[in-house]
Amino acid sequence: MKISATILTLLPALTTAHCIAQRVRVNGADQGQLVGIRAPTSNYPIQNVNDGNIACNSGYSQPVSNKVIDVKAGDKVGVQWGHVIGGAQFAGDKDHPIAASHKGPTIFYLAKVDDPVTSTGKGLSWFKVAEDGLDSSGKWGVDRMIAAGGWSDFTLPSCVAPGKYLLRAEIIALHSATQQGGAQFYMGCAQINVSGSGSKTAQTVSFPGAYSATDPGILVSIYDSKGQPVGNGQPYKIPGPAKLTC
Ligand SMILES: [Cu+2]
Repeated sequence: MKISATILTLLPALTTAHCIAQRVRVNGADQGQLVGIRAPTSNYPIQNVNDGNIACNSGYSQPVSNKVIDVKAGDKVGVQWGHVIGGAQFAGDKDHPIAASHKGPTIFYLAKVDDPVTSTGKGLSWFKVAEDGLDSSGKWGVDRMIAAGGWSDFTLPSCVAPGKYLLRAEIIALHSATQQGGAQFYMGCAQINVSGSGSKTAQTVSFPGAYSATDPGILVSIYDSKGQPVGNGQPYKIPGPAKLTC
């Protein structure tokens, strides 16, 4: 079927809600736009949990930064999300850092690599280091990210073993997740070098492989009986393995 020209001109309006991970900060120190993090030029989500690019996304803005960011175990690490590369698409962009409709969790994983700059993220063993889902007031990790100007921060567990890692930052937007394939996965990978004296590791998963399309945190209605996106009276179960605890 051919899509009419009229519909095509409407499509940009539909795409305006998406987002891209594009900056890293360590203990509040912003490392700079696209420094030490590879960002796709497209802000479209992945919606197939078995997509071969669900580890670290694809279609990167070139050249990919060759910076590896030094982080100490125990540091506060953050990734900033924005509507497009550069942040807002235009002044007063209401869909920056992401449309408020896009409720869901914010999650971080780590995977050991030989070279964070050249690793594609494929075939790695990932463990979860942080997650922020739905709280008792009906606010989501994404709400807190929006309130923080697009920044999502977490404390890198003090027991993480030193070494080179990819840090996978993820948002799962659940506004259309009542339908299988409706959840929207946004992700970006930062290139980090962890120092410290930890040695702990946690259950690892692969991407793709970590998620199933019918996981209770992926195929889910987030709406209450009044249609408000505050959860449906059940605790929200963040997908993936248990996070690392020290
Ligand atoms: Cu979107």
